[in-house]
Amino acid sequence: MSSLKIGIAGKPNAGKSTLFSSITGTMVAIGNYAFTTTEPNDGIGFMDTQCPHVELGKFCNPKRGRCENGIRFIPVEMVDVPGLIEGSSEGKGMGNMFMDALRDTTAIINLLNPIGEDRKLLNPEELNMEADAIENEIVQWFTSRFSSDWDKFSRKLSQSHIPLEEALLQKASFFNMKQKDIRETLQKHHFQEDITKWTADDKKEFSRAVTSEIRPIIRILNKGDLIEDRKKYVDAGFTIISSDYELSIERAFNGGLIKGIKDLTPTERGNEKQKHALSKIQEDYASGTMIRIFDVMAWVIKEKLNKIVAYPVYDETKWCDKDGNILPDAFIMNYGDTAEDLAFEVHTDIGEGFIRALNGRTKMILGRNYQLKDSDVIRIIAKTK
Ligand SMILES: Nc1nc2c(ncn2[C@@H]2O[C@H](COP(=O)(O)OP(=O)(O)OP(=O)(O)O)[C@@H](O)[C@H]2O)c(=O)[nH]1
Ligand SMILES: [Mg+2]
Repeated sequence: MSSLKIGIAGKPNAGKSTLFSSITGTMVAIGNYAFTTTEPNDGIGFMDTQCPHVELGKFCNPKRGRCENGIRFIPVEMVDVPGLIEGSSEGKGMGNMFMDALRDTTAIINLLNPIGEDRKLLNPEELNMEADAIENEIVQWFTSRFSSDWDKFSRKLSQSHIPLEEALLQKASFFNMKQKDIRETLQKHHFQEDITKWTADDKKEFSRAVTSEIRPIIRILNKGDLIEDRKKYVDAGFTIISSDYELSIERAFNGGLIKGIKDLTPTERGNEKQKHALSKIQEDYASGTMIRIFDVMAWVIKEKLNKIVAYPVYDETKWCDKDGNILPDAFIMNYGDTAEDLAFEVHTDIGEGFIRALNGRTKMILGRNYQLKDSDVIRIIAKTK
């Protein structure tokens, strides 16, 4: 399995904490002024995916997360950080200490605010320039973390002659990088073999490669509810959300005013004013120019990070565990992971005792090297100790 953590970064006032609050269902400080957030907020958000229970015609019983009308919400770690400004990586604004909270993220959402300092709407070019500035700060911070203690590291390395890949793994261990990630970065770029000779530019280049390829930064435009001509921004390549709508929906759902987080149909409980506000929200989403945050999460995780979801079960016919719970687990795995990897994810003992697996849909026998597909329902048969 892949441990996943999505960071929400961006300029002050972009709506990061509003987004975090809506998706994690936790209360955090939100304010119409810069630097409302002073410390990182950690929480559990969700991505959504079609739940296989629909094929079974029976409801599922998730151990973690939940399911709504066939849409499964799978938990994902999230972190919301204080606002970034130009110079943050050197300690300006809220400083750079909090940037360490991004070190173990798998991807970072760069949340953009379409409203400029003079309260005017920014055009797509201006937004992209702002986004570049934020991303540059993240790369700068990565570079400075990566470059710290370089002399000491260089000295040690020149005495030991360990290979480049190994050296980088050690140097970048702070960022939770895997050997495979480092190998891929090295394959794509041409860094000199002797890391002790790396210049400041080499270090920056490596950091840039990491933040674009291994730990991608994804631009998402917030406050879509304040943009009249959203199509212009969609055409310019922006994905638009509204954290404000997300928070209203989350609250309406908790208050029993709508049928679900995805199904915004009003219940009998709401008053006319609330119903009117909800229908405006529904209309805006129906325009097709704005998407829900759960879909953004699924897109980032599945498309950008190449993850899939697999459902291990004990009974391949009923798709349940020993207690009869249907599809109790949904694991986010890496594309390319095997049935054996899934077994290890369930439990080390199951992985070690792996005999074979069964495909819950086709009932075919699968070997340990079977490559998992998205939404696979898998029974694992293992020797028990
Ligand atoms: N209209 C509208 N307002 C929003 C939206 N998202 C956030 N806001 C407002 O924008 C302001 C800033 O929101 P926060 O969530 O505190 O922003 P932040 O990015 O966490 O700010 P810092 O912690 O200071 O970096 C608040 O007044 C929010 O209510 C949105 O989608 N639409
Ligand atoms: Mg905040």
